Formats: sequence, C-alpha cells, structure tokens
Amino acid sequence: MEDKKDLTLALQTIKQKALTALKNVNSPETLDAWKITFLGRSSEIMQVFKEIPHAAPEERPKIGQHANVVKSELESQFESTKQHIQQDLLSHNLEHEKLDVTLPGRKPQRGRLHIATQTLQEIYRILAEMGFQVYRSREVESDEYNFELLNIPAHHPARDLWDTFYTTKEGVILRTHTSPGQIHAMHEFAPDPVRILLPGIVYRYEQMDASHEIQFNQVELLAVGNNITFSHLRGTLDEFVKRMFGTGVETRLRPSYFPFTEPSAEMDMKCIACHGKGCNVCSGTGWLEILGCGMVHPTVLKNGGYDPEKFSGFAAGLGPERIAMLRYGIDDIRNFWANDIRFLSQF
Ligand code: FA5
Repeated sequence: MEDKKDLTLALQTIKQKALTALKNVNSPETLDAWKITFLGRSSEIMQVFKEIPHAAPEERPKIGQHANVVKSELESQFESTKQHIQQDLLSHNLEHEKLDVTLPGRKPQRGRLHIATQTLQEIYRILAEMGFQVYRSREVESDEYNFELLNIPAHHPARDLWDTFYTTKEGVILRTHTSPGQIHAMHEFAPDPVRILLPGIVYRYEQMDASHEIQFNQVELLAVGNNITFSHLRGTLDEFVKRMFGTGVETRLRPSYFPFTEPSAEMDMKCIACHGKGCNVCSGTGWLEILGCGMVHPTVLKNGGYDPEKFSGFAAGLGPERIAMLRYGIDDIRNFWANDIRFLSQF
C-alpha cells in the first residue's frame, strides 16, 4: 500500500514525463503512440487510479482529485497537440499539393452507336423518305423459309451460294440472308401491296477475308404491287445510292443469278479505297459488290400468297458493312466485330 506522498510524487513525475514526451510528438502516428503510453489502459496514471482504494481512507479524495487534475491536464494537452498537428498537416498539403484551377477539365468519355448501327440508321432514314417501312424478321430460321419457299429446293446446287450454320435441331438454321423475311412479310400482307425494308444480322459459314465476314448485316428491300417493273428497281437503287454517297459515285448493274428473282442482277460500286485501281478490299477488280437484286420470281410470289398473274415485285439485299467501308474508306470488314475501341471510337 502506498501512502499519499508517494502517489502525489508519482503523479508529478507522470505529468512531467508525459509533457516532456509530448514535446517530441510531431505526427498523428507518434501522437497515437503517446496517447496509448500516457493515457491508455495500462498507463501509469491509470495505475495510480487503481492504487487509490488502497490508500488511507481520509487521503483518498485528495489523491483522486489530484489524479483527475493530472489526467485532464494530459488530455487537454493531447487535444491541443492534435490540433497543431492537423493544422501543420493542412498547411503542408496546401503548400505542396497546389491545384491549378486554370487547367482545362477532363472530358468524360461518351458512348456512341456502333458504326454498323449508325450506317443502318442512315439507310433506314433514306429508305423511309422513299416510302419503305422497317419490317423485322427472325435470325433463327427454318430450312423451309431460308431456302425452299425462296425457290431453292433441297439438293439444288444454288444452296452452295450460302454456306450455312446448321443447329443440332433438324431443319433449324441461322439465316444466311434476310430474304426469308420476304416470305414472312408476304404471308402477313398478301394480297395488299407492300413496300418494306428488312434489316438484321445474317450468318454464313465462310472463309473470312477483307470483305467477307461470317456475321454481317443485310438490308432487304421488297416492293410488291401491280405493274412493278425493273425500271422501278433500277430507279430506287440509283436514288438510294445517290442519297447515301452523293451524286458523284459510279455504280454498275451486272446480270446475275438468284433462284428467288428473275431476272437477277448485282450492283457494284467503284472501290473508294483504291479509286478503281484494284486493292485487297475489291480483290483487285476496282469494284465492290454492295447488293444483289431482281424481280421477285413468280414461284416466290405464289409461295407468299400473291397471284403472279396480277402482282409483280422487286427485291434487293444490301450489305451495310460494305456500304460503310466505301463511305469511310475502311479497308477490312473484320474491324467491325473485332471490338477494338481504337477502330470503333473513330465513328
Ligand atoms: C443475297 O444474300 C441475296 N439474298 C440478295 C438478294 C435479295 C438478291 C433479294 C435478290 C433479291 P448475296 O449473297 O450476294 O445475296 O449477298 C448480298 C450482299 O450482302 C452482298 O452484295 C454484300 O454486300 C453482302 N455480303 C455478302 N456476303 C458477305 C460477307 N461474307 N460479308 C459481308 N457482306 C457480305
């Protein structure tokens, strides 16, 4: 048991030691350490509080009072040191982390539509002005719609024109072109006239190169009515190309073959990448095929529910990525779906 004198002396020593040590405190870390040492649960001052019950009863209040005074003194010194340190830290930061408020702000990155989507929207806009409405059709098709109803029976050699992705379910395939949508639309609208465009992704199991992808968009055009002629087809395509590319572009219509049109043709555009000299975009020919077209075959009209004696129609299938390549001078179609932000952010 310690007597009053000892405890009073102890308190004085504690105070002295603590205040001396506080003079060397100059950071939040050393301040925390100081607090643990001089005010923490196992600090000397706390030991004094534990000793009080063992002192002579008449001395206890005095010692208690003295201990409380020392403790509050240490606490208030702690607080003021803490404030000094914070103030010093702030001044230091203000001095060393100066902000140049005159610097221009950082531009937030904005998203954008994919170049294929932008091109599709431009095509819709032009064709809408020319009276065509968008008609959506499925990407997963039956063999019947993708081939048979389009006058391409099983084992017909024309099937080789479209290398097909088959599914594990018999007769279910990924559409190889947007033409099956023609039949769906005709079934819906016959015997009324139609003037529609059918956009969407198509799939082909083929060798990829600078102008051939295995998935790409097509936009199908279909007009069915009375007295529709090849001149209407030609006029519509010429007008479309003029509105898409301007008046200066050179196109040519070549006779071709599709089982679902008769007669059939393909339209080429002078290659913009090489100005017709020949490059890897146009396979050295100077021309790039942008669409297939023709007058709807009587069998297809009949399959769609129209009487071919009374109705006629034209159809075309455009390749929007090819059109975008010509428009923006893109020299490889594989860029479209490679997800390279450096390519995509240019448009
Ligand atoms: C067809 O797919 C026919 N359905 C088009 C058609 C519709 C003809 C209506 C008559 C009447 P073709 O396979 O040629 O035809 O493709 C049409 C267009 O799609 C091509 O002119 C080209 O622009 C684009 N295309 C074709 N294959 C690819 C490919 N692998 N990668 C990118 N674009 C392609």
